[in-house]
Amino acid sequence: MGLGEKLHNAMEMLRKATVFDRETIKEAIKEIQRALIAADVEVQLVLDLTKKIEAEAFKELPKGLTRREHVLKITYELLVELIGGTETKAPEKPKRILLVGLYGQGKTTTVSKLAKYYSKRGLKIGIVCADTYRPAAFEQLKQLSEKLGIAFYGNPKEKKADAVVKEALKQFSNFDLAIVDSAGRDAFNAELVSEIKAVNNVFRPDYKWLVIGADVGQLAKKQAIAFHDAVGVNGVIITRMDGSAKGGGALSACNIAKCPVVFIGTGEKAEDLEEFDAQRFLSRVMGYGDLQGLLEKAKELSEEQELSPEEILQGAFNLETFYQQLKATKKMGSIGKIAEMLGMKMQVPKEILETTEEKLDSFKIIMDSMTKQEKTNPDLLNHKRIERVSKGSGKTESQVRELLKQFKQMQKVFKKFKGLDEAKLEKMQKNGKLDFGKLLQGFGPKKKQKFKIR
Ligand SMILES: Nc1nc2c(ncn2[C@@H]2O[C@H](COP(=O)(O)OP(=O)(O)O)[C@@H](O)[C@H]2O)c(=O)[nH]1
Ligand SMILES: [Mg+2]
Repeated sequence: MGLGEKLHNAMEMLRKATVFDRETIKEAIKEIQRALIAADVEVQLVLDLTKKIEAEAFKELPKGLTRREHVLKITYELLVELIGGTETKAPEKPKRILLVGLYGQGKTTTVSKLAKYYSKRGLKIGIVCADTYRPAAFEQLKQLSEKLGIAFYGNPKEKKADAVVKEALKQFSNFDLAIVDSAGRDAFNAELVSEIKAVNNVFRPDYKWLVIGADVGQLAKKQAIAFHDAVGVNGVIITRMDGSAKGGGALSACNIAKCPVVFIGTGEKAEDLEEFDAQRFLSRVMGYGDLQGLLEKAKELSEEQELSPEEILQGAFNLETFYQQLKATKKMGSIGKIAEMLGMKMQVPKEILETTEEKLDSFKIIMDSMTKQEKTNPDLLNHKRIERVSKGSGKTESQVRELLKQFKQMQKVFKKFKGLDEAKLEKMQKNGKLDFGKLLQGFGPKKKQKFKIR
C-alpha cells in the first residue's frame, strides 16, 4: 500500500467519523504517522507534523468551516508544507540545464524527458552527453535523442567532460536550450565534484538540477546538501516516483534541505515527467478531488472577510455582498460608524444591525436556492421566482421577502455612500473628517488601499 492510499485511509477516518472528538482525531493522527513513516519520512518530521495537527485541531474555528472540515484542511495543508509547498514552478524558457547526480539515479532518462517536455513547448533543443566516464553513456543518450528527433552532441573519444561541453556549445549556439547530461559515481566524491565544477565553468547553466531516485527516501537530504554545497544546485528532480514507496521521504527530505523539487519522474518513458506541485500531487495520490473543493471554500471564506471600506463603499452592492456584510456583524457596526463620520443623517436600519446568527443561516439557505444572476440582480426576483426559491430552500415566501426587504433597505444606504466620489472622500480625509485608520478597525485585513491610514 503506497503513501497515498495510507494517507487516504487516515483522511477517510476523519471524514466518515460519526462522533468527531479528540479520540477520533488522535486515531487518525496515528494513521497519518504510520503512513508517513512507511514512506520513509524522517521520524522527527512526522512527530512535529502530527503535534501541529493536534494543536491546531481544537483551536477556534475559522468562520464558515465545521470542525471536521477545519481538521481535514489543516492536515492537508501541513502535508503540503511537509513535502514542499506549492511555490516552485518549472521555468518556461530555460537556456541551459545541467543535470547532476549519482550513478543510476535517472539522469540520462531525465535528459530525454526534459528534451521532450521543452520541445513540446516550442523550444529548439540540443542535448549533450558529458558522461565521459561510462562507455555506454554516449550510445544510450544518442539513441534516446534519435527516438525523439532531437539534436545530440557527444564525442566518445574525448575524455574531458568540459571539452565536450565546449564543443557542444559551438554546435548549438543558435539553439534555445541546451541540456547537459553529466557522469555520476557510485558515491559522492572529490573526483565527481571537480568534474562537475569544470563542466559548470564552461557551460554556465541557468539551471543546475540534481537527479535523485525516490527509492533513496530520506537519504535524499544527504545527497541534496552535498551536491548543493559542492556545486550549488538550484533544484531537484525525483525519479521513480511510480515505483517506490519511499517517495514521500525523498520529497520531504529535499524540502528540509531547501532544495525545491521541480519535476518528478513517474515512469521510464520520455513522457513520464511531471511538474511538481505539492498540492496537486497530494490530492492525486490520495485520490481526493473534494479536498481541493474544501480548500477553495476556505479560500473564498477568507476572501469574503477581506472587504475593505472602499470596496464596501464603492463596490457593487448585491445580495452576495449584502450577505457577506451581514455575516460580519462587526462590519455592520462599522457601517454605522461610516455613516456617522460622514455626517450623514440617515441610519442603518436597526433590524439589520441586530440580525441574528439564526436569521443569517436562513438567509444563506435561501440564497443557495437562487441563481447567480438573481443574486447579482435581485430585481429579477418576481413573484414566480420567489415561489421557486421558497420551494427550493424549504423556507416560506415571507422569509424570502424579508431577506429582499432588508436588502433593499441596505441598498438605499449604499446608494448614498456611493454618491460620494473618490475626490470627495480624499478631501474629507485631508480635512480630518474621515479617519480611515479608525474605520479599518472594524474591517479586518485589507487587500488594497487607496487611502492612507493615519
Ligand atoms: N520506473 C521508473 N524508472 C526510471 C525513471 N527514471 C529513470 N528510470 C530508470 O532508472 C534506471 C537508471 O536510469 P539512467 O537514466 O540510466 O540513470 P543515470 O545513471 O543517472 O543516467 C533506468 O533503468 C531507467 O529506466 C522513472 O521515473 N520511473
Ligand atoms: Mg546516465
